[in-house]
Amino acid sequence: MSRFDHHFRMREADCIDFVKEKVPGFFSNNDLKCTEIGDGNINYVFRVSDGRKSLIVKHADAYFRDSSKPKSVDRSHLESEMLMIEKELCPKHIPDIYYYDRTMCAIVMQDIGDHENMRYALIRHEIFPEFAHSISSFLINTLIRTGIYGLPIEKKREYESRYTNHDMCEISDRLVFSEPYTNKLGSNVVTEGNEEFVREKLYEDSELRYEVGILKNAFQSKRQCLIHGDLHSGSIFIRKDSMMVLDPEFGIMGPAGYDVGNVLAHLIFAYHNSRFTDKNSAFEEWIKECIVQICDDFINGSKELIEEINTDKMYSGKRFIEEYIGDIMSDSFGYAGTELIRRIMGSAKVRDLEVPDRINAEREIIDLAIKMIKNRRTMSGDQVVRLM
Ligand code: SR1
Ligand code: MG
Repeated sequence: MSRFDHHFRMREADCIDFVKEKVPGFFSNNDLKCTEIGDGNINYVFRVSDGRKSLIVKHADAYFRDSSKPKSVDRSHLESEMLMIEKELCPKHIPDIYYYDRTMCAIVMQDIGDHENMRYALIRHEIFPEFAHSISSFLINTLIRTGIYGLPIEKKREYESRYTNHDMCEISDRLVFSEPYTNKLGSNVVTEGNEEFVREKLYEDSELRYEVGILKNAFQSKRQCLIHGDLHSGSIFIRKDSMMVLDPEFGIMGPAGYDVGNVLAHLIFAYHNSRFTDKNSAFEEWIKECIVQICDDFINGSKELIEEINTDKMYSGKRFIEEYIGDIMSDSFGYAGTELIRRIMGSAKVRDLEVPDRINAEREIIDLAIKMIKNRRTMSGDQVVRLM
């Protein structure tokens, strides 16, 4: 009998006992310290250390940190599986997973405390020359290898039924694809001074609603590949010579462009943070180069990988491959637009926008986002940068 035979919400002291019982042998002494370091909206993240070595425990409770409404803890099981799949596809960019406890919904993993949350580094306008290359490699390997080119169809169908995530999808359906354009539940949080602007630009534009409707339908129906589902700069941890991706708890079989688009959107937020604070031109140039390079690398790298791994003659024609990748890119620009808008309109805001002239920063981004959504079918990374 163990007190960890039943799920309960762990506190720091519980987590020490949990680690001693479940990961024996990791630490060489018994004098462990534990601190809860999570700053997200959903789960609890503990760092356990003996002063020399450390590990991380990510623990899911039935209640989100910021909510009184219970949610399924299935998100934790799915996240642990997502991490293991991504680790196989992209070993350099995923931390080591030491142990998963299904009862306690606790993922025990490598402490990557020598990396920094990328959002904070971007807000300091730090440049990471390797980032575009690393994130493109992550996107290509996770998205192309879990779609029609990478998985035998039986396996892909198995993923389609396994990697659905009702609670988490409901959050994205509502926060990303509905509320920002309807305010049906009255949950939008609009910056004072921008009420009229968002009414005209977001609530009353029927062409925009039509285009976002298409993107929403694709998010709900397109079981293209295994996506991370929440690939913003706070899910990326970075050092000059290394990049790690965490938190795939919104992972589902969905449209590849959702992940690419999220990456682009949060680079655009960082760019605007600089423009509306210290106008760091070297940083802004680097962000623009990143956007172009990620688009180019993703397109070229995906085509190369497809040439290498494809076994289905029906999917091998140059025209088919061009259309497959072109469709992902068009989705990417569209989902970048919906991500930009939802982070401005919803309660899940980004720190990048905590700038003195927030009203105009938001207006510029909303205008850009609308152009990206409406013109996504003919857009390129270069054009996005020109619009910026
Ligand atoms: C209630 S969760 C709000 C947002 O935080 C997560 O990071 C996801 O982006 C989600 O939409
Ligand atoms: Mg997260």
